[in-house]
Amino acid sequence: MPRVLSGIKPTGKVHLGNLLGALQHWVADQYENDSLYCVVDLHALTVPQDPATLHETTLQLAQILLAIGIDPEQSTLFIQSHVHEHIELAWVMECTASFGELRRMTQFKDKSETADFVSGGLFTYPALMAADILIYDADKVPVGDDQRQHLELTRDLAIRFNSRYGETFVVPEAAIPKAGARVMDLQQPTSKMSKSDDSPQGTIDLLDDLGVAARKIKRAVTDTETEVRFDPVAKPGVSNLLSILGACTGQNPEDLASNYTQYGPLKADAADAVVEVLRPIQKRYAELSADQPGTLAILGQGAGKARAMAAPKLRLVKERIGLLGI
Ligand code: ATP
Ligand code: LTN
Repeated sequence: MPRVLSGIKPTGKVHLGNLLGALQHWVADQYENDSLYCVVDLHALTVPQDPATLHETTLQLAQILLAIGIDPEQSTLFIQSHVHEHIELAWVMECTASFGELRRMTQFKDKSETADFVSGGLFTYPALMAADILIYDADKVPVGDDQRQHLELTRDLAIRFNSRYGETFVVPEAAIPKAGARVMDLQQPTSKMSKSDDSPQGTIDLLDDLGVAARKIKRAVTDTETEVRFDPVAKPGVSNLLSILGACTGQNPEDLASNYTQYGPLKADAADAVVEVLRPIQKRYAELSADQPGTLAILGQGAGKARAMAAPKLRLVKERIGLLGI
């Protein structure tokens, strides 16, 4: 069975972009693949975090993943920092990547331009991500469009390592969906919807009150024209609504455009579709969030399964590069 791996940072509230760009595909993938999903808490540390908030957000994120339908019988669900092998392989990946390659990463450029404190970890972040993926020999990595460049780097590092030291890693493929790969902020449709940006009206959180979520869609910024067409460059707001509706209902955003001659009905349908996606998630989350010990037990089992896969791979890597074993 092909192996799938992906990760999400506990950096804030999980939003509609995370769900449509990545998480709903994690759920679908778990039935046809050997799948591993991790809460990448070490990646969250690349920007300053309040310890109590990080602790709470990590547990809450694990419960949201269960609520959207990640099934611990089908998938290995775990917390990145519970499997220390990721960090050891990350150092090897940092030494496999060049400074120039890391400096070209657009996520680093964007985040370092606006941050008050730019940590070394923000710069080497993609090497840890490569380690997350390569340590499990993942074939496929379901992510949103913003991760395309990190996946390319991961592939380059795997190929470089294999050619220096002999076949060691599977070279993974990014799996980026057609609709919903880049959900944009509803108030600033030229920026992606993001957990850590402060844009409450532009971001739909999965746990938003359903009426609030619908209102955010209905108040989304569009433009002064009236024509409905899918054109993300000229009409980013309208195209974003078509993408959201398409990703919620499994339809193509270009085809959907021909059903509408005005913005009002498009907004109403997009709002209804989002509410119908969020409703069952919120119901399951309310049940699960009361069972903290149950969640911790699932994460403990997940960490055990992940470690059993990661440890032999790390041993092989150490042997290949000439580290002395005892
Ligand atoms: P942060 O704002 O803290 O950087 P984020 O909202 O970008 O967080 P991540 O934890 O970095 O979320 O991403 C988890 C997954 O969600 C990744 O696969 C990422 O590509 C995807 N994703 C994030 N934002 C969007 C978006 N706006 N549209 C589609 N997919 C997204
Ligand atoms: N860098 C990713 C999160 C991430 C990830 C991974 C995704 C860390 N490790 C491994 C897929 C596979 C992000 O910022 N969204």
